Amino acid sequence: MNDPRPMPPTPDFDAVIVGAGFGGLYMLHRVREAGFRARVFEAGDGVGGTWYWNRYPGARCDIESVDYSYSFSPELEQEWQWTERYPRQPEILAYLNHVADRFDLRRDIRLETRVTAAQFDEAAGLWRVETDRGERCTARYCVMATGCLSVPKAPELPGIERFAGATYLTAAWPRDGVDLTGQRVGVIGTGSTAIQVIPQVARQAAHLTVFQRTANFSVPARNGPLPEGEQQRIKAGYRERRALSRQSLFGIPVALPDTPRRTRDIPPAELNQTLEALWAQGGAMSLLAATPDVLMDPDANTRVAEFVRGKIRATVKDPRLAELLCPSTHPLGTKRLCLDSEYYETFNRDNVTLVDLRATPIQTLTEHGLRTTAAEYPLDALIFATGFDAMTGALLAIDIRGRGGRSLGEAWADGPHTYLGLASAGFPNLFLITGPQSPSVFTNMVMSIEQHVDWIADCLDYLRAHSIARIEAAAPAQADWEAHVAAVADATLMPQADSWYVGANVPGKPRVFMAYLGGLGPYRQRCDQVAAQGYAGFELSPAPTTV
Ligand code: NA7
Repeated sequence: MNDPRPMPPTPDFDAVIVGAGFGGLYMLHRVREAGFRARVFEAGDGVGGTWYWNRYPGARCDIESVDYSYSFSPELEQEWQWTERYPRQPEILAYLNHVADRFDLRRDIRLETRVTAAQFDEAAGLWRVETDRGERCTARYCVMATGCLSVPKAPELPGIERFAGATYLTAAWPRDGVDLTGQRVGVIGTGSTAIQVIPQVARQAAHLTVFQRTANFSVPARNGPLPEGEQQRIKAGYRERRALSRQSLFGIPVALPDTPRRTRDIPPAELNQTLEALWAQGGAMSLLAATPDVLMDPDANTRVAEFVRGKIRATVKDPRLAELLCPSTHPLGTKRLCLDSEYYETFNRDNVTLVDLRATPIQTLTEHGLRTTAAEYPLDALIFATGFDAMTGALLAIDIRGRGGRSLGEAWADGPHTYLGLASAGFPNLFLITGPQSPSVFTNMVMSIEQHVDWIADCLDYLRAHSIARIEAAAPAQADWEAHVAAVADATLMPQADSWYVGANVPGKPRVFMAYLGGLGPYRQRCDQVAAQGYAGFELSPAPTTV
């Protein structure tokens, strides 16, 4: 501990929390339970975060509902009934609204209020927060629950202003839905979002044209109703299931293998049998978890990728189309492995066309459609499923200023710099929920969110109990952590793809692998160890003792 400072003045709140999605809601609950005064600011006019904004047709989580849910309250776990194996957006949103009511969270949430700036006042030792409503308040701690995929990437297409048809961004879908019946619709993008939207739109539109720049790997969800008996069985064993998930690689109930077998050592027939079983069972993360070296060993990756390509070829009747849909630009899993319901089958429909933008790039949007180097496609409506400024976008959209008035944008000019993805040197008393360089998007987000919220809430308790006014990531510990994150990523195939994990989808964004790939279980142990050692790697500044 060092640098005693004058007793800080009393702020308006102990904690300001930005965002009312899974992270912000649970953070509010935890700090309030601990007796802190907190205020949540949320830009939307309802709670839900990602699940408030992403209302596009087919929007669904790619983690099973019984796992993509809070584990902190056994009563909540037991009382909530999921209807499907993979939950649809309206069901998750209803769940989060239920949570907000059940834990009486709404009274401390300001909706339709976007935080625009947060500045650390060094003399007072508190954060000064401003909103787009002109509100100003102070808080000892600022917690960013702003989400990893919450800032949509602007569609950067020439001629967009000339297009006379309707345009829709999947991440800002009209609340009342859109009737595309009888229309000629285009979808730009073939990432996770587009792969969910395309089969739905194909069923409605007169004609659907899919504009594909990069083919992606997708695994069938095998979604369906969650039978009551199965749900009861899972609920009866929830504690064990959650314990397993907490220690797992991806935050799902799959145990880490004791002695993982290298995929290359598995006889082809046996590997094929395993992959067939996983394919029949459905689920993207279980496919990755079952072959742990698939993201490390090019040979293992090729074997699994070739299996998936075989499935695409077997599903899509037109061999030319099948080849276009077979990913060839990146190893399997190095762009997010998608989960689908009849994605590849959709290309067997007569009213669906696939346009290969690599062979025939977009030239411009015109008044009545989209022109590539090969043809003009007439369109009544165009859907952008073009992705997000991931991991750092929402944090950098706020004018966050730490010690010396230095902005987060300046500090992160060459990529994010964090200690454990929880805090950043130069920004005292600022916490990031599932910040860059934590496992976050590489796991079941709810498990990762709970782990971070619990860690932060315990930390605030500790600071209060030990009369510590300030906590800040120490630069050397941060540098060590970043080196570790990079070393783990470099030992995998992940940095090879031009993915949003490395910021490649946003022009000008520094290319840095932004998630920690060491697995949620090992990461949790590391965070717990840091806390047990009195927050090793953080600088703690005590409040002066009063006489
Ligand atoms: P993604 O995975 O970033 O996908 C965006 C898609 O849009 C992808 O296929 C892009 O092609 C394509 N894209 C983006 N800009 C363009 C332009 N200008 N022209 C043509 N195609 C373009 O975002 P999603 O929303 O699908 O998924 C994000 C995550 O949300 C997902 O992984 C889940 O975790 C939830 P590209 O690959 O860049 O060639």
